Amino acid sequence: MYEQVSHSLLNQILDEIKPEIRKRNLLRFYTRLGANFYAIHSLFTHLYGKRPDFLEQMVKLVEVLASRYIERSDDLEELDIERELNHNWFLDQNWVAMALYADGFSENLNGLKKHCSYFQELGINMLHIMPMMKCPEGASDGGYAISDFKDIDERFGLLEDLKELAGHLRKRDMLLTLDVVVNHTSDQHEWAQKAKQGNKKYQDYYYTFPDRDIPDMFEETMPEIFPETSSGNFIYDETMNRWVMAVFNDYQWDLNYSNPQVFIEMVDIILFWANQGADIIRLDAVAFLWKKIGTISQNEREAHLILQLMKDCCQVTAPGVLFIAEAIVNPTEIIKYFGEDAVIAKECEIAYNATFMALLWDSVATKNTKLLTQGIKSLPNKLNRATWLNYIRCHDDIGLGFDDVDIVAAGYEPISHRRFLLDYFIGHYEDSIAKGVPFGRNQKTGDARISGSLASLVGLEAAVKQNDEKMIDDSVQIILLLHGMIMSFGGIPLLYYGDEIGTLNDDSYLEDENKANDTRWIHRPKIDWQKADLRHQHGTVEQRIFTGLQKLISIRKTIPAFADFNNRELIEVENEHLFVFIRNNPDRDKEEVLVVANFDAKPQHLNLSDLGNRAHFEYSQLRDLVSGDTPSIFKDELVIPPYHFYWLSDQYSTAIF
Ligand code: OTU
Repeated sequence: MYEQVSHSLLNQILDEIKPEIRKRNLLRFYTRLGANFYAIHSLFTHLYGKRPDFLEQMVKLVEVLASRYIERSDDLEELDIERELNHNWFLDQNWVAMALYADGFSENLNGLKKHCSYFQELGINMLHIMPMMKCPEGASDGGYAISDFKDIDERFGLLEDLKELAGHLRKRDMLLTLDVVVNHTSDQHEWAQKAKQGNKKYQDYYYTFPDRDIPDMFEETMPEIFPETSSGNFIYDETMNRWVMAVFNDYQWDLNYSNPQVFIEMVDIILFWANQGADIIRLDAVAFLWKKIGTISQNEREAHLILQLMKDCCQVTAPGVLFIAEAIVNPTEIIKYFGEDAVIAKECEIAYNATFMALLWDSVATKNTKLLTQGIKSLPNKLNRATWLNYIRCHDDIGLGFDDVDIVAAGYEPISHRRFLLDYFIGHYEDSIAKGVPFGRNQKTGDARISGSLASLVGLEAAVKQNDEKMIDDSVQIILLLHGMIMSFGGIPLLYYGDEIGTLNDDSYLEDENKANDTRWIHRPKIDWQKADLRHQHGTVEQRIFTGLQKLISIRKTIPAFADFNNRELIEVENEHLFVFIRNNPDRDKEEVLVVANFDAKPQHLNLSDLGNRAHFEYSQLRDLVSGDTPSIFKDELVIPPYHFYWLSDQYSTAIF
């Protein structure tokens, strides 16, 4: 929008930016800058307007945006223009992602490149490669303690290798997602090192204090993220003789976004990785970006304004690059990371659906869908031009992030239900076959989260150990059921590497002194390629899971109703073991898919009258799009086998076998 104050400031800035930028023909850059400048100016003023160096900081910001635009390659610029035209490109049902460690999946980036056919065989076309930026040897939080934001750690290869991989993936219509750890740096980062040496400019990049007065005030309301290994939220640095805020590990110092220089540095880093070829940037720990005494210092309004400002800025230079919000917070807060509206105040196009993930695990433990249905009913609709990242497992722990209100509405008492779930997944519950381990146990609050691989959590590890065929079958079926849900719910399904071949827990981390105190490493495997080769051997667990997922992925891609346009209707049904929703094709309203999932160990019936008039199916014509079978319906009752799900429709052609 054109607004005089903003526009005259923009003119002033354009007169002040470096001559080597001013003389370039940056038509598209200036068009986008003009379009976004009112929002950029408003947000920058709101956050930093009181500073005497406001204009100087604004000029610096525009110079960063312009320099990164000039640096951006022609093919990436073409992609930007394509995606501006087809702006909903990422809402399509075509996308299926996998998260992986480059040195867990293979040796390094070049090794990963050699395995691209594996992803294509499975049907994966979006890779999230865990952080590879330079980080200290040993304690690096799995790459999330960055010591150099603009270089690859040599154990993964060279920056050139990454650019080559990005080009390799782009040729195969595969997307690359990279992490930018926006909330903190390693205490070995150059900025932290300079702060330690007493450099005031860089001390102001962090939250540092001469004594415990202010830290103690913060501590009154801030939770502990890693209570077992880094209690509290502050660490005393002997060299600097000051206290530093470190919400995560003691060696991860939180950045101070009330300082515009930090903001500008991080925008520059995001655009640097966009220019290396990242299609999507995963912004880590975005909930923590703004700190406020008297609060938990998560989900603050200013954190959202910072993200909106990041989005408005990066859109000027690299409009084709999307943001993923990594905010593992309560449901009503997660939705806000899409932004307040899809036009003016957008933030991240994609957000982890941590609520859905936790709710699915509740149904695995309870074998019913009371809380799952209640939790999804309470999940607000997302914005247009935004989508969920639906996942079952990732490199992190499972936090039971659903709301107590929903737990009560589902008929449970919150504290005892959470206790049951924890006991169930760490195998302390008598009839549990789960092999999880606790993570982040907080002795003060009794809280804990859960680590463990998908296969070990659903019972496959116990089943294989006991050589119990029925338990093995059930575990395989549950793995496919869970993936059937994330592939049809609406959003991008995110698989976790190794789950496609039933990878079990890996205890080897206990021998590594830098990992032994972080149980998340139990589900961060080194892929066993001999095991992976069993995916081609009929009848093996690896083959049943891999081909089952392969089929789900290929069929998902043929179903327009699975694209994500807020085109899902949850159906509350009598039978508490069933999770039921309808997906409709926004372009062809008759084209609907009825998704019915049975989380119980016994067959369950869906009374089709529960669907009421919300479904326009010709029940006699219903076919399961996965198997091609006609489900058994007896007197208006649809039968669903144990741990089974259907994608039912009377419109689509038969499934791919
Ligand atoms: C994120 O973590 C990353 O995914 C973790 O791997 C890092 O350890 C952490 O940040 C610090 O960079 O919700 O928004 O429960 O799963 O802190 C931050 C522990 C996150 C992590 C959780 C998560």
